[in-house]
Formats: sequence, structure tokens, C-alpha cells
Amino acid sequence: MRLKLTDKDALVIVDVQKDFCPGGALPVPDGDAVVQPLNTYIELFVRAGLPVFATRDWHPENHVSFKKNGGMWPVHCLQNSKGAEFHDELSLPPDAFIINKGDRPELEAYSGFQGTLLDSLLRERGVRRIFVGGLATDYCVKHTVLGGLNLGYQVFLLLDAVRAVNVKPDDGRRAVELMLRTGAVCVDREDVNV
Ligand code: VGL
Ligand code: ZN
Repeated sequence: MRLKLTDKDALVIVDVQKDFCPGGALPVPDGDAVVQPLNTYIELFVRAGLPVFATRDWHPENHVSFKKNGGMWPVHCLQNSKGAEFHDELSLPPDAFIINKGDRPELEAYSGFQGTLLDSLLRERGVRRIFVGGLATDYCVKHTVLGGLNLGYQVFLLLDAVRAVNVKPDDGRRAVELMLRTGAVCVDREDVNV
């Protein structure tokens, strides 16, 4: 597939944070493998003058998703902690939009659209198509993609720049199938041109 970027496009990078990478509190297997491909996408979007958004999981200590609070995950991505930082090698441009999510104690927020300004910021800029990659395929990437489709965006899933948690072995594959069935389109770096 050949895709030319237009002024209605934006890059949305999901949760490429230390806690989701090997060595972190909730490591996604091979999670840091998304960094180099995402840097290539960032370069393409910056060169085309297009906006880059980066979501980050941003939990308070009493967040509902933690095991100790009744959820299913170890403590991760605590606000202002080392683990909540973006991966050191992710080369976000200085004017990237940072979107915090999951910052309310009582609400799980896998989608970057949930309880955030992401939709209004995209809309203000006339964005109609979003290109989504990051972590993890079967949680926050999936919900962000489905959220975007539901809001009427055309959504491209950056297949070479996502990795899955795979709590069950097939979760990543099934998440991709669900996203495609719902209307997302898979692309790789070679597909995208300025
Ligand atoms: C995520 C589990 C818990 C994600 C966030 O970013 O995919 N997964 N919190
Ligand atoms: Zn989380």
C-alpha cells in the first residue's frame, strides 16, 4: 500500500513509557522494539509539519487498575515517577502534545480519548486520520484505535510499531483482528510517504 501524508493527518503514540518496557513494572515483551520504528514515523510527520501526540499512562497511587486496589495490574506509571517517563530513546519533537490518561483514581482509561483533550485537540487542527502505534497492542493501543474509529477518525494501525502484553498468548493477534474488523487499516513504514 502507498499512503501519502496530508494536512489532515496526525501521529498518535501510545504509552511508550519505561514501565511498559523490559525492566519496568509492567513490561510488555519486546516492548522497546517499538521505539526505532516510531522514531522513523516521528521523522516523517515532523518533516511534513504534522502534529505528533504522545499519550502516557499517568496513575495516582490509589488507582483502581492496581491489584492492591482491586484491579489486575501491578503498580505502574505512577505520576511523576521514573517508570512513567517516556523511553529515553523515543525522539519526541519539542512541540509534541502530551496526553495524560488514567489520572483519576476510580477510572481505568485504556483509551487515549478517555477523559482527555485528545479529540478536541485533533479536531481543532482539522485532523481526520490518525496513525497509531505504541504499547500495548491488546490494551491501550486497541482501545485508542477503537475510540478513534468510534469518534469518526480514519485509523491506521502501525503494525511494525506495536507490541502486545499477551496475558493470554493470542491476545495481541486477536486485538489486531478486532481493530481491522472495526475499520482500522494496517500499515508499515514502507507504506507511508511525505
Ligand atoms: C496499559 C495495562 C495497564 C497499556 C496501561 O498502556 O496498554 N496496559 N495500563
Ligand atoms: Zn495503566
